[in-house]
Amino acid sequence: MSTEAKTHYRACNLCEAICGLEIKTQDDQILSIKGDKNDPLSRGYICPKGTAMQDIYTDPDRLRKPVKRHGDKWIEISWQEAFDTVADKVATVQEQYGINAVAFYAGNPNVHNYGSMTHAGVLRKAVQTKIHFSATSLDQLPHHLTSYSLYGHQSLIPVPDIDHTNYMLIIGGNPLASNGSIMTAPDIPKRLKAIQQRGGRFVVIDPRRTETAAIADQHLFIRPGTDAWLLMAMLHTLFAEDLVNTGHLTNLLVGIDEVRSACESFTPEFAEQRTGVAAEQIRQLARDMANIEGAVCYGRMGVSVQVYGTLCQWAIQMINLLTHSLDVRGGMMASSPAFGFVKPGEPGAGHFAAFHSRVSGLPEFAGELPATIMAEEMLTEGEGQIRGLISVAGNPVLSSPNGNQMDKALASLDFMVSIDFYINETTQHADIILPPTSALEHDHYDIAFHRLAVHNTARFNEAVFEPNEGTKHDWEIFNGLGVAIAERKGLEAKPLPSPDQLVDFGIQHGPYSAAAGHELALTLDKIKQHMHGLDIGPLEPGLPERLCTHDGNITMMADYIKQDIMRLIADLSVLDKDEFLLIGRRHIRSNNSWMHNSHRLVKGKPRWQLLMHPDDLVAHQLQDQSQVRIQSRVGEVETQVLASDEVMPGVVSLPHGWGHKRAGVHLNLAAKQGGVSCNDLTDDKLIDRASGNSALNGVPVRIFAV
Ligand SMILES: Nc1nc2c(c(=O)[nH]1)N[C@H]1C(S)=C(S)[C@@H](COP(=O)(O)OP(=O)(O)OC[C@H]3O[C@@H](n4cnc5c(=O)[nH]c(N)nc54)[C@H](O)[C@@H]3O)O[C@H]1N2
Ligand SMILES: Nc1nc2c(c(=O)[nH]1)N[C@H]1C(S)=C(S)[C@@H](COP(=O)(O)OP(=O)(O)OC[C@H]3O[C@@H](n4cnc5c(=O)[nH]c(N)nc54)[C@H](O)[C@@H]3O)O[C@H]1N2
Ligand code: SF4
Ligand SMILES: [Mo]
Repeated sequence: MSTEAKTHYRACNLCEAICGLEIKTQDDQILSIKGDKNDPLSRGYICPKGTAMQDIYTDPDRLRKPVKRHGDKWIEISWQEAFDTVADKVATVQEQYGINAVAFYAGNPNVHNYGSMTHAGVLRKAVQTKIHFSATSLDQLPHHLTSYSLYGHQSLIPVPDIDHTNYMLIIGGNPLASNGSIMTAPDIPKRLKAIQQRGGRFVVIDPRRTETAAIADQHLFIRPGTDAWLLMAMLHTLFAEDLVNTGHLTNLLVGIDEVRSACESFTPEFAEQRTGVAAEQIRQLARDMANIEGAVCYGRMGVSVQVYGTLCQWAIQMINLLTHSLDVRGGMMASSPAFGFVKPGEPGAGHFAAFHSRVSGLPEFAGELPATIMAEEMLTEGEGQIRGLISVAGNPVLSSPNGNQMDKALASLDFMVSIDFYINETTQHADIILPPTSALEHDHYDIAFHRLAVHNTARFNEAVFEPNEGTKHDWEIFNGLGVAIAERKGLEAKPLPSPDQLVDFGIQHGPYSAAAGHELALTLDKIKQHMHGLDIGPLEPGLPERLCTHDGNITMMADYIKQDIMRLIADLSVLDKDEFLLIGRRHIRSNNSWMHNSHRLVKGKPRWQLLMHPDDLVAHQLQDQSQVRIQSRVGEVETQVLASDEVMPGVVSLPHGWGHKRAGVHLNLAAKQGGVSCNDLTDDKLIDRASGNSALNGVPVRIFAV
């Protein structure tokens, strides 16, 4: 007998927009998923992936029990056997080769799952290794490093006050497809339109006329990887035309003259040659940033995940700082979340270059080494070689540069365990896979993205379904495995209480608590009473009190920035006339490498093709819709090319996360899709030198007819 239909309210955790959902269920069936109109942040917005949350829940390919590899077969085993085996294997590898012979790789969904954030430490402590990698260095490491050195904390990252800005300069971001990144701003189309409706403008700088560029007031094409010249020329213009205004931050700034002299030689005319953006246009961008009240300059993947990623993010902060656009309404401001509010003394500030990688000597940041070197650390023999891996919610074979090499490296390991619910291109190399419950089966409070939100809210998300008997949440796996490994090694083992208790503790010590004397006197229980989320109010200035630097000032020029400016000055690289620059592409119906098993998302015309400008097709005697071979320093792939004047001449675009047709992958629907992995072309040696972040955009490739 079936029970009555129920309505649940829960935020989607697939991307950074954290949209509120209204989910109707009956028994264990989902009747509908819609946007929650009463969510104060997302206001009813939902994208197609939100509806597809149900496909993860019902996916027959999703693992529900731990599995152990036996040749090319997988056998279900008990949690106890799984934990004991992993504990013994991890300890054995470490006894044989040293503590650091076991490494961690943490993928993107870790930050979308609060239990992973609160509990990973239990496992990490037991494993004891200092070798950690994550998707951070395939993505936003330049943002963290920049915030760490300017503001003293890697998580004190100002975000655009998009709801009040009158001029938004978007460089290398496509929020209409990505729904915003390092800017939690659900309902991007309305938020951008609202800028225009209040008489403001937004401008997009991108090598592709993206969905966002198409609705912008202005779009400027830029040659991939050259943004640093443009940004330095904007800084040059601010000084040259006496447009600098540092407002209320003036007394905190150290080294403004160094910035002035560093950008002296970067004229807009010089930048025009490198970038393809007209000098006069670059001057105008600087003037608009300076003259329009409430202006903001924002840069994302396109400017972070390229060879000058850190320099670009630094320059963007400088532009905001020097035009009085930092810590002001309509500019860039830090959010004030109920949990994880960054102020002096907040743990996890970060550190940089405390040690370096064994083979290539790249610096750590906050205890992590760049993911680009993970494979070489596995494949290069000698003391300190990685022989075992714990991968959690990641797919580096498809998501990190030189994916083929990563594939080989993982196959060469003595032992690998994955915490993941799919057998994909990466986890197929594991000896044991430990599957957590899926999102709808566990509760959630967003720790990461309220911190980056354009409006302060708090929302607790109850689980929609009871987890199946005998399944475990990520945090329970961390606890169980951590304890098992600690016991095997004879260490003290301490599981942590459930994540809601830890978050409650944080909230009760946060800025809106009774302890802080705030009228809201927030506790997690109080937040729970607001099932659509609690509105705490708009972003507010207050950076001076929140700076975590040792002297309370902002030191504008770090040594690594000076060195990188020298690198930029010395960079006279030119492309061979037969080379193209490869960039990525996101689509609203795709999510990195792991949502291609949802019929709802992959149906319709394919979205994995290479885009090339029609003139380039003609010049290279290629046919629209024909098969082409794309070749880079590290590999080659064959795929279909589509003519598109969306991309500028000399640039080609291929999305990442495709190419599931491989032996060993248990993703029925995904494996039926075409496409190849873009990261079989991206180059593990092409990096942002300053941080070690991968340069996945602007990869030189050649293209041939097949
Ligand atoms: N060429 C190119 N490459 C890129 C990018 C690009 O733009 N271009 N983008 C980069 C960026 S920004 C990122 S963030 C990375 C992402 O790279 P990764 O984080 O390495 O990979 P994902 O594709 O996000 O894979 C996520 C995995 O987590 C699993 N998973 C999902 N939810 C959960 C959960 O709750 N618990 C657990 N335990 N597992 C879960 C999924 O099954 C999947 O296997 O890719 C990067 N790679
Ligand atoms: N639908 C969907 N949403 C997602 C994801 C997804 O895979 N699918 N992934 C999530 C993740 S993990 C992240 S990190 C965010 C990323 O969020 P965004 O950064 O907004 O996403 P992208 O679409 O990669 O936008 C990067 C833009 O930079 C441009 N670009 C490439 N190279 C250059 C360059 O050299 N200079 C300039 N100026 N621009 C350049 C590209 O053409 C592209 O339009 O999206 C998140 N949201
Ligand atoms: S934009 Fe889509 S994927 Fe992102 S949180 Fe909202 S519904 Fe989920
Ligand atoms: Mo990302």
